[in-house]
Amino acid sequence: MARTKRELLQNHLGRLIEYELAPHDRLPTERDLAEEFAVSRMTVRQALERLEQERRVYRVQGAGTFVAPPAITKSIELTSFSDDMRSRGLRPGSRLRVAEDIPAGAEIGFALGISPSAPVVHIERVRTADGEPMCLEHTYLAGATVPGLLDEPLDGSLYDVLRERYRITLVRAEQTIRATVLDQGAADLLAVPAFSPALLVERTAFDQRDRPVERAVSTYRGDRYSYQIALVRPTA
Ligand code: 16G
Repeated sequence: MARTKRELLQNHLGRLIEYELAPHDRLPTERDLAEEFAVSRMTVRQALERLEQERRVYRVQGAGTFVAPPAITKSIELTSFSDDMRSRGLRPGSRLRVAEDIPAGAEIGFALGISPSAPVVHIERVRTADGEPMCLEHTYLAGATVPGLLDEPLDGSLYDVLRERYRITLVRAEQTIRATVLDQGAADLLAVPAFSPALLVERTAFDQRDRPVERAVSTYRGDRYSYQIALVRPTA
């Protein structure tokens, strides 16, 4: 089937971005592209606008159009502790302290959209990086969603277990981050002095069907952990 000039142009630009140019390289000018593909400047502009909306290129007034870096940086992805540590070049680990069935209670029940009397699996772990304690984590999952979870090995990545055993992928989360200080018990577990500063992160994570699957309360050592968040300004 014959391709229109516009399609040829679009394919060409796609290949350029994907295979031939590196992030922040400049694309050919509108005028050069219009000549090469024998299309109007307007057609070229529309093709570039579409690529800009897809965040595959960005434009700088007076300078041209450039290849955008990979759109989503690690830090705005919904990642697990294991992912976070590996991306920093550290070996993730866990010391399992508690794994039990308990009633949800009002707060966890509300977060997970279940009755306060419904069972949840509560997992408490000290999370380590290269063997050093980094974070104290309490995780709650609705028992009905993860039957048999307590029989699974819980010393690795919980998100891996959710995906592999239950086919649950967490696709989005709501999170609150605030400052706190560590009481004596938490400080001992994290191997820092009592009343050391820490970051308290509360997360409710939702699966593919937008069910709230996990409520987690993670307390990170303030001296070793920084929470990096990349912000992307929406396109107009
Ligand atoms: C992160 C999550 C926590 C999740 C854990 C799973 C935050 C604030 N919390 O620590 O909700 O349970 O990762 O990690 O990001 P894992 O798969 O390594 O067990």
